[in-house]
Amino acid sequence: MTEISRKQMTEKEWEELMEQARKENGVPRPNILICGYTGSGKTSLIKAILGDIVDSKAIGTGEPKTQDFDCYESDLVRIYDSKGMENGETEEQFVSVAREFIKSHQLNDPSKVDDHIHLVWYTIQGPGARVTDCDRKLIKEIFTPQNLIVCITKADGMREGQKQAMKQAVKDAGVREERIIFTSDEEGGCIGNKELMECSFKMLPDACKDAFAEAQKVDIELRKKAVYQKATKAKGIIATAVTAAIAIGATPIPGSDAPLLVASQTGMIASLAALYGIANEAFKVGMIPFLAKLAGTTLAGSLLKFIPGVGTMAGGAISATIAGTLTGAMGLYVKSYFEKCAIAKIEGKPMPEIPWNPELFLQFYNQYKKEQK
Ligand SMILES: Nc1nc2c(ncn2[C@@H]2O[C@H](COP(=O)(O)OP(=O)(O)OP(=O)(O)O)[C@@H](O)[C@H]2O)c(=O)[nH]1
Ligand SMILES: [Mg+2]
Repeated sequence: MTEISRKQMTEKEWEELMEQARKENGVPRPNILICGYTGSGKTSLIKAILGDIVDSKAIGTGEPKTQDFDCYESDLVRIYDSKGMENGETEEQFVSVAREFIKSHQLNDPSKVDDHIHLVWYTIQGPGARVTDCDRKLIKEIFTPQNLIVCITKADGMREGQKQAMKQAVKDAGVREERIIFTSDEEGGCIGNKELMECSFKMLPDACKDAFAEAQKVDIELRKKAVYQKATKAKGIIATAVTAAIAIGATPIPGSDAPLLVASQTGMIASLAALYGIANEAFKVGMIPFLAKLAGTTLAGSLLKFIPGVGTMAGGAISATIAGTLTGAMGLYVKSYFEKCAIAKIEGKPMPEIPWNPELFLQFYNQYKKEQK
């Protein structure tokens, strides 16, 4: 029997493959601008929402802190934190800086689509502040209503009557009620921050929604939902690899299908890892030993033994259908593992292990066959 053995790839080869897969399958990041007066709590809000990517040194104590535009970014989101309007700066100057920034990020150049600002969080300090003419000007003239949310910050220090008055003033400035949200820098504690996540999620373009949901730390359920919603894209990745495998299996040249089949499966695994945001380190720890075990067995030899009624054709080649179903089953196996990894990460649990379990493989094999009917 011809053995379809999996050449063991080096960590470096995997990293290169994953890098490429991230480019092709990684989710587009949303760009969010946060703008408002100095000291209104912009940087604190970002920290409450994104957690560790903001250094606590970036939060002001008594003097304006953020200079120009700081950019906080991860694989999933990019947030521009603007410096607030300071004493000595005229409102015109402040408005004009904001206008220039928006203009330079709303270029009609499709190749710069990555730089567009998808959403603006405009902050107005809750306790003790007023809605100023400058706030109104920015809200009405600079930012478009479709992508603006007004955050009334430091809500922890506001009385109920004060909240209502402030909300009314922002409504009078032309902002829809559901886009006015009371926020606070209390980590995990403020209901408003969760509302801000939900409202932002709704307003972002579809392509960026998943990345945003995953990036934020406030709404765990939203993050989990984003992981489960990746199943559709995962199916597409698996289907592409299956099509390739069927094409390879359809021209059986004994022995020589093996490297091709393995290459298409390797690409599929890297694409799924990119889709589920599996970092290189996690991949090395969990996946490489699994793949090594798989190489230690052999695809045609050992896997097929577990599948009743399936054998190899003359010369050891496997049929197109079997090549396809094996690839589909492997895709489901790996996808289910990556999904578990992504959920464990959200729940702050250690990464699960991926055992090489032939019975489990058989389950996925049957599941895949059933899904194809
Ligand atoms: N009570 C309370 N204080 C807050 C809250 N958010 C921020 N602060 C405080 O307000 C001050 C200013 O916060 P920053 O986050 O630096 O404000 P900023 O808008 O980024 O200021 P600039 O960078 O100067 O424009 C700090 O002392 C924060 O601790 C909040 O939700 N509640
Ligand atoms: Mg700041």
